[in-house]
Amino acid sequence: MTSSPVLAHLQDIDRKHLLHPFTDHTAMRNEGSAFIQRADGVYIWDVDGKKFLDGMSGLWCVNVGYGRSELVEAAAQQMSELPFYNSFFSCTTSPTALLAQLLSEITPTGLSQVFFTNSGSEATDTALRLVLSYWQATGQPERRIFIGRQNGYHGSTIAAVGLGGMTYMHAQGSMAFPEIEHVQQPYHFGEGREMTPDAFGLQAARSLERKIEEIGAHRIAAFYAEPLQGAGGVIVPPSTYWPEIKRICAKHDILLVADEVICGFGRMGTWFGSDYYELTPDVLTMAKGISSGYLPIGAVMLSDKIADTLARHPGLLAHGFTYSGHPTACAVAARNIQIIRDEGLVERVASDIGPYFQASWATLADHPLVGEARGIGLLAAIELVQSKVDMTRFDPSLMPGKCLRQCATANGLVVRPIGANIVVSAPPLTITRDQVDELVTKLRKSLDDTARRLNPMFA
Ligand code: PXG
Repeated sequence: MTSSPVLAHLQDIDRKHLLHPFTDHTAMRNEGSAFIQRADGVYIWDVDGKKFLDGMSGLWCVNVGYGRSELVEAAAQQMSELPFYNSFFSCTTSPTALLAQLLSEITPTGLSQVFFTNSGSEATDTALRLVLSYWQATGQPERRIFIGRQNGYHGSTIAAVGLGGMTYMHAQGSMAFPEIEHVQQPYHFGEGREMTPDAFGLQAARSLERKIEEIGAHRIAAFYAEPLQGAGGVIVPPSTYWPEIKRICAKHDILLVADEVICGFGRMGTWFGSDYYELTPDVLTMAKGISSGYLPIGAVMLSDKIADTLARHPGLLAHGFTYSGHPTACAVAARNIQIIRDEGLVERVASDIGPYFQASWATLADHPLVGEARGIGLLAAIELVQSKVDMTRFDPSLMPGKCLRQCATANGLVVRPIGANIVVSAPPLTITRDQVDELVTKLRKSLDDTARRLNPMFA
């Protein structure tokens, strides 16, 4: 497709000056980057005025949808009164303290103290540092090993990359944080189809128990996991998985850190993924939906046991970022949470739009290219296959996921390919039934277009 003169000019500047996150720059410089100009509700428009249904809520974050004047006003009001002050050295601001209180109300029981960050990655690094400090303060400094999961994602800072299980990121030489081990992810379609989901869920969970026994519980700082892996491909764990993990953590006295950066703030029809799976994490990290992406902010919630131990420990809690508890970001996050509450968006995902979305999404399973359609709430994935008879994959060089994304973009829909074969969607919590129909209809058409491009048999 040729670009308009305005877009071509912007793309030229972009090519010369901007390094993009998670981007193949050779391909992008050839194809030109996409410039998004404005947004409203669940729709975004590019600089040429082309409209897209944003099936990804930006990057899994615009939970309350675009164009919320309440959030603009909250930011403007806070910025005119006090744009910035810090929370270092015993200072803070009222929006910071009020957001902390609000978070303690909505997070699972037992978590009532918070440390603010600017992103999910910083929340991960903060959780690692605070857990290590906690073990030092309790006289168990040998508890230094974190157990993450293969194909887990916890962010892009050095420690977060190591903790995550994205091998292509490790291959970039970023495994600088050495005390990390990984155990099996509960990815039934990809790794356990020869077993029942329940048997596979137990097997995946027990890889944690084996690892604990191998290392020794007395050396383990925490088990670190997303309740439901988002960036790994919306991996829905079998129903046996979390109960078994809970049993294992309780038996061996292992701290659980729940990374709620994607699952949090209503996406699964509960405030947090931990509520969905009835987890009582010792530490909980969040970002994205906390402010619906309107301003950057993340947070780490700590159990009272951990927070009180850290607070009582003599000397400085020597950790923090200039913008930890940024008043404007906190004011916007608090207003965002109030919108989620006032509009009953969590309940809406649980009992109305979530089930409707999942039922529509499940209809994609009859498409010849779809090996599985899965999801919970407003999180969903499809697995692309060349043949449904034996679930054979396409040759990865054909990049079926990328091809589907391109077809979807041409059809006015944003979805996200993950790896070669998975395509995911996570629309705003405010999406209507008509808009869900539009999303699924456009995706089905894009699947037909992809089938024709990849497999002449379907032409
Ligand atoms: N934990 C989880 C579970 C995440 O999904 C982070 C931590 C890091 O958050 P920050 O704010 O530092 O990016 C994430 C981020 C994608 C995608 O399309 C996913 C994320 C970020 C960017 C793209 O899969 N997840």
